[in-house]
Amino acid sequence: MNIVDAKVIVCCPGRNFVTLKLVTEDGITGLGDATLNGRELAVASYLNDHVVPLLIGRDARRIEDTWQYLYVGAYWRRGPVTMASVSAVDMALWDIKAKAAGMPLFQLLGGRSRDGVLVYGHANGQTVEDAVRAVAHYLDLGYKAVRVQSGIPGLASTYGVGRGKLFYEAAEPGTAPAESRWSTEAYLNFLPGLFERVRAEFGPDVHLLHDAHHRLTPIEAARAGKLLEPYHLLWLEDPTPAELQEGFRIIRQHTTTPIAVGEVFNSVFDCYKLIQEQLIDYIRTTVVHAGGITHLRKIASLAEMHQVRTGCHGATDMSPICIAAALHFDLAVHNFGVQEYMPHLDETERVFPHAYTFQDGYMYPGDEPGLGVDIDEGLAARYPYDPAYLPVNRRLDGTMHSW
Ligand code: KDG
Ligand code: MG
Repeated sequence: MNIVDAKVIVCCPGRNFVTLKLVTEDGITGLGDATLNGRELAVASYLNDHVVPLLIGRDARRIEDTWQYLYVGAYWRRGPVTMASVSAVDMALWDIKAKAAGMPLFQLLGGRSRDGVLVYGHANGQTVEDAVRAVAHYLDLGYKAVRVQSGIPGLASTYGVGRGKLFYEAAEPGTAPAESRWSTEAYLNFLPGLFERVRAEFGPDVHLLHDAHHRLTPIEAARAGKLLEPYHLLWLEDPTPAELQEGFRIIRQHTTTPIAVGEVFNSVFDCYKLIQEQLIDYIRTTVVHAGGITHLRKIASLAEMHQVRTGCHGATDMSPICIAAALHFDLAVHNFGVQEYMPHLDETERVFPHAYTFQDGYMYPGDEPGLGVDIDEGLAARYPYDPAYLPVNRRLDGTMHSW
């Protein structure tokens, strides 16, 4: 079952996506998401210039060998551009294998471990009361888990608050990133009051989450975790930048608030210490950025042995192909925790028709063979690439800070 065609499709139906489409000699097609927000063309070039030529003529059934060929074989291992490329090939090959077997992918991964995939959405508002209204809206839609972000008094813009009621889209079209300003003091003074208000309004049962988006030092993150303990979050996400895995020990020593991290990780080597020392509770590596289904399964297996659950990144910069792949994975792995899900814009949905569905707080990948997602190439061609950047962030005195 040799690969006879491989095509990289870059399109912008509301936001930019990079897609890899493989075709086998038997006419089976496989799709992979290769989107890297704000750096899309770097991945498209890596694929076009260095991966596509190696794929033609390869046996599409040899998924593990192809993964190792692209990872070990490149000599220059890891990094988001390389790994998004490897991930796209891997996703497309699993799509092909499952289609050839006539099964939805989750069946090849061991079958269902649960009935549906618990998902969380993003409630956000400029003020606490706006955020409370947004949480109420999510609960009306049936969500059982909601991430809550709010504007902070004194700061003009804040991560997680922006366009759209049901989603947060951070990348802004343009040829340079927007700049925002940050004050850790204002944030830490404000945060407990937000969750006090939300818990008072909605009671103890709804799962609440919050993303600190890499902005705190370990000791500041420990303080945030302690302040939030009375409101028993499902998780506090990315409390501190995770290049320094040891930093998480300080957080752990001070708080029982569960910690999630990993949306920017590319491999098990970014998180094995966090997992083995049980410094985190949820690992957020996702299919498109951490080596596809093949590598994510290895991360999940390590995590399972250490009572760490999965919580895959699922913001709108994961295309419906990645969301579909994540849902198959979530349904099958034993130590699944929760899946992030933000609905895509209608234009995106039309370009990527898919079998997955949402109902009453849970998602279902559907029973179509493969991933259950397609790309309408004619329609995609009507949405050419449009440069967009994630913002950058500075402290009030102008010093660059993590965004
Ligand atoms: O591309 C970056 C976004 O996906 C990220 O900022 C969203 O932190 C995020 C989240 O938790 O969804
Ligand atoms: Mg995040």
